[in-house]
Amino acid sequence: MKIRNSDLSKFNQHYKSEHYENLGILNNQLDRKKIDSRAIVEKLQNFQVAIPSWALGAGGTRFGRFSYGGEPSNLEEKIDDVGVIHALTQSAGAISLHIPWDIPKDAIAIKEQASEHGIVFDAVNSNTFQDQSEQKHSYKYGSLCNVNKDIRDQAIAHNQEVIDYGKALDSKSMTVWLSDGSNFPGQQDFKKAFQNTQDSLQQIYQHLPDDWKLFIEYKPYEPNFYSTVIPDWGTSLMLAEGCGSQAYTLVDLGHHLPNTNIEQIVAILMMKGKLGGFHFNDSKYGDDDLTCGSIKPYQLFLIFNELVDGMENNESGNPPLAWMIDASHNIKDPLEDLIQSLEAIRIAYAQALLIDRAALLRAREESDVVRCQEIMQAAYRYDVRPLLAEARRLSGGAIDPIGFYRDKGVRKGLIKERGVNSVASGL
Ligand code: RM4
Ligand code: MN
Ligand code: MN
Repeated sequence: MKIRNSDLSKFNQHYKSEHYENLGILNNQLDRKKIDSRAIVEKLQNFQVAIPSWALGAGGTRFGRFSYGGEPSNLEEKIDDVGVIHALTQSAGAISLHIPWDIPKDAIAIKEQASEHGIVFDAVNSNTFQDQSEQKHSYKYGSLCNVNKDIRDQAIAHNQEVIDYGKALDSKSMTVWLSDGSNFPGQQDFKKAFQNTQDSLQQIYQHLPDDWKLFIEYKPYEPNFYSTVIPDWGTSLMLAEGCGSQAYTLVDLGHHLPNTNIEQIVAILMMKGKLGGFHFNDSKYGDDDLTCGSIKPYQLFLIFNELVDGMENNESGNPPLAWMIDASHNIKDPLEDLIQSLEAIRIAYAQALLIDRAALLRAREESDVVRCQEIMQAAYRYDVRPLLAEARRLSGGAIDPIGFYRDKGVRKGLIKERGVNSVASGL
């Protein structure tokens, strides 16, 4: 399914007067504060977030999965779906592939198809948290950390192969998330498991092209419930440093114990030049993979405050971050869900750009705690949605993406094309 430009402009025509009215009100408020709203719109136009290939099908829990029809059943259809999101939002110009769920059969053809949608290939992701049917050894007791060298070698070879797939697509990075750990006390020697993981990652790192980056994710628990080999950012950072300058820590918002101060982690990693990538989602309890901004929008804003600060005062030379949405669930149409996530991410970004940083610096120097809070919350309480809509309109997207999606019956069209029973690969 392809979104036609003529349909988009017709649709936008309809919303234009309301949009300009809202934009005018906000611009007046910002003018009074001497904030250059055009610069913010431009930044929003340039801010692209990758969509993971596994988020385009219905997500599931271990209790069930509810399909919604018209799911993309192959990589080509997944790219078309990202194409729909990108056409409407102009902010999802990249896809992140999970191997082996989405192995490109013909890399050249896939690249061509993606570029027709204006989409590039972001980080490739390896998978040693599941066994594949043709695989010799099982990862039941771990992959890169396994006590058995043959199993570790198999997992290392898989990661190296993922890099090769990525090279063919012009990806420039690989993300490793390990489920390795233990379920019962005594099951695993913590030190040996760490050491094996470090050795394995070093071998993978050696296979990395010079212009690539390796991102190492962490997560405290699940699917292992007693210990995880890379439970936190400190361990991830140690492993990245043990690999070399092309290895970085990746922060996934859902991979923290409740109430962890994620914005502080972000600030320190960026200060050290070691934050490589970011996975967006939201959660109430654990790795819930809920729509970004649906539960804790203020936290997302506070994180963006640190991200913006880290990007603007980049003394350590932290590289540009790889942004990806890492969310998927049971009860929403994934395309609508992803559009909502993109909106929430960009709202938080725009609000963070509105923070009066000079005033905040002064208030901090004077230890004026009340003023600090006032400054932060003043930025957070702007309704910045007209700026997002304007960025979309200028780039050729929809003023109201979900409105367009529903109005044009995109899901119905996809069901007609692909059937009610098509099922996407992934979790
Ligand atoms: C993990 C982690 C990874 C994602 C898998 C599917 O919890 O977030 O980034 O690729 O899930
Ligand atoms: Mn993740
Ligand atoms: Mn996760």
